[in-house]
Amino acid sequence: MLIRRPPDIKPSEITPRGHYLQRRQFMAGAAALGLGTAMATLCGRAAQAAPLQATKSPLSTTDEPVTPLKDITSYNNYYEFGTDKDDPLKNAHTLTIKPWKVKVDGLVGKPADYDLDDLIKPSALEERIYRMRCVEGWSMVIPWVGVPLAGLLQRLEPQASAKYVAFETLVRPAEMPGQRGLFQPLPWPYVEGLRLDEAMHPLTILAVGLYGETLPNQNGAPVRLVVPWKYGFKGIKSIVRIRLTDTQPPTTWNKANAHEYGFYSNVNPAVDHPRWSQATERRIGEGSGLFAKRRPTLLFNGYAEQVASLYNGLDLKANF
Ligand SMILES: Nc1nc2c(c(=O)[nH]1)N[C@H]1C(S)=C(S)[C@@H](COP(=O)(O)O)O[C@H]1N2
Ligand SMILES: [Mo]
Repeated sequence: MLIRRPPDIKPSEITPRGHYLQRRQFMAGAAALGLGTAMATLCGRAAQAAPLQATKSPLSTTDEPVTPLKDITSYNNYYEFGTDKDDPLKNAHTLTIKPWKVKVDGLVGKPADYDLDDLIKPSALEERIYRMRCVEGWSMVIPWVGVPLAGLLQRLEPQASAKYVAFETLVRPAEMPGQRGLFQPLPWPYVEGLRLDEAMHPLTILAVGLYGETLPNQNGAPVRLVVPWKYGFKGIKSIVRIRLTDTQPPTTWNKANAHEYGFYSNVNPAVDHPRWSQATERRIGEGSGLFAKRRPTLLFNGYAEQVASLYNGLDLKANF
């Protein structure tokens, strides 16, 4: 993965959480007046952004300020749209996300090509504020809207032999500039995987929104994975296939560089990336350059109490 300097962020550009709530009311008012598209564009969101109703989850982190919307939507990794942090914002808005099918296959009782609307019920949506940590050394706190993956998998009826869940991103070169041309930074489709017990853990969600609205395309619309105790690259975007398997599925960054990226990818300050330390991180939105303060990275990104038991007896240095 590339490491780049963050864009300079002026304090005046940082949106505190209070403004986020005001903004939601403002957007809701604008939507009621039929001004949705124009206002969404002015506010820096894709034209199709729509408000979502979600109950607040007690599994949210509570003590840390939420990262400004502007940063969450303009500092992205989504190589299908380019490798610079602002490429997804520039390029992803043209992706067609309706209709959206997700193929479910492998070791399940109910394989099918599902419409996304049939897989994720609006009444089940929760807001989950999670700390997120990228392997590159930066972090954010993001108010996701989504559903626990466990409930969805249960409805698909995993067979007794299923041990892993494999995920796949869309391949559509006509709409994804990173998938055409001479330099293609990764093999496509982008793929990821979890052990079934990790996928069923209550913290694991499929997200369809953030900041109370549908996901911006650059964040993985219409549906992406969020696993807060793992490095960000496990959070595969724009999912078109979910497959249950009895063997460990391949993952994109492991295929690209097995020496640097393993299957587990648990956030772990004690296991350095071969080219840099993972002991500290920079919180996006808290200042950059000379003023960047670094905070210690926590084991399992601070979710050890909830997830450490999944890895009892596993050597976390060998299984990085
Ligand atoms: N399909 C796809 N999913 C992806 C990526 C990608 O390049 N393609 N990048 C990953 C990486 S490295 C990170 S850090 C997160 C970033 O998610 P965000 O942009 O919503 O913060 O998305 C992950 N999911
Ligand atoms: Mo990342």
